[in-house]
Amino acid sequence: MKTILITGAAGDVGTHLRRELAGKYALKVSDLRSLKKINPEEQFVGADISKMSDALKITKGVDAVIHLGGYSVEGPWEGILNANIVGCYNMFEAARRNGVKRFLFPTSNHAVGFYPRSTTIDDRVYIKPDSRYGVSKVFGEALGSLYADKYGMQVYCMRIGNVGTKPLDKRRLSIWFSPRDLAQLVIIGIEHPDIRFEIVYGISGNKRAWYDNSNAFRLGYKPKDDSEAYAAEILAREPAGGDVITEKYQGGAFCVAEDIPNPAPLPEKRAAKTKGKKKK
Ligand code: 15L
Repeated sequence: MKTILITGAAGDVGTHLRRELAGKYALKVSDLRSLKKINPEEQFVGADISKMSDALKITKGVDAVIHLGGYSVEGPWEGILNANIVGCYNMFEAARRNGVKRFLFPTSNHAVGFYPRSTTIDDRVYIKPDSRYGVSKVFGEALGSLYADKYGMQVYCMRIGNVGTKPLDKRRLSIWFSPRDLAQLVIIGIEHPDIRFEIVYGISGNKRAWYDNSNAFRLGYKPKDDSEAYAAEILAREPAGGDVITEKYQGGAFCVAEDIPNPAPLPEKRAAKTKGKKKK
């Protein structure tokens, strides 16, 4: 059985993924926060990936890395810099030094969020990040490309939409990603024999998708879910109108917001330290 490292394992996406992959792989799960075990076979290793020594510790002896860890919304540069720039570099570099061949990088729809909703985009479009967070995801994609070309790492970038059991609103009808479709796309990333450097969109088979996901389909992805089943209910409760920019672009509120509430706040001790630093 392959051993797979999941960073950011305490987060929403990590929790769905651990449940979906349980029994299929030996899961080494890591986070800055503590987490509840989903099954007894999971091995938890706490780590702060902004430290290279921690990144080296967790990437030892694994067959593949799924690097979910990081700052997951638009926010202050310091948090994004530590987690998504320094942390992401440490993870790629530590994986290389430990001889890990395969790296799954969950990037984001916000790497291309400034494409208008009227445009369908594929995996080869020029990047158009909608936020500092989006820029940090583009940085991870660029690192992936470098590590694939220079060091022969097999890198699989999933531009994730929004993972959840249901789409949350009108925008998410286009980018919804059900947990079972997430698991299917991840398993392709772990198992497909011909991954070199790939970009795929992490969404279900949504009728309202803004993406031409043919690269994922070429690799065998056959999504089982479609947000359309929820469309009538969501559209009926969503008020018409709204901010012009937010409504025009795929990234929605990320195109205008400076600080979106962080769904995965830092543990108290670490947050206090960061606050202290800022004041100086
Ligand atoms: C993301 O990239 C975020 O990680 C997630 O929290 C959601 O905000 C999602 O995008 C989205 O666009 O809905």
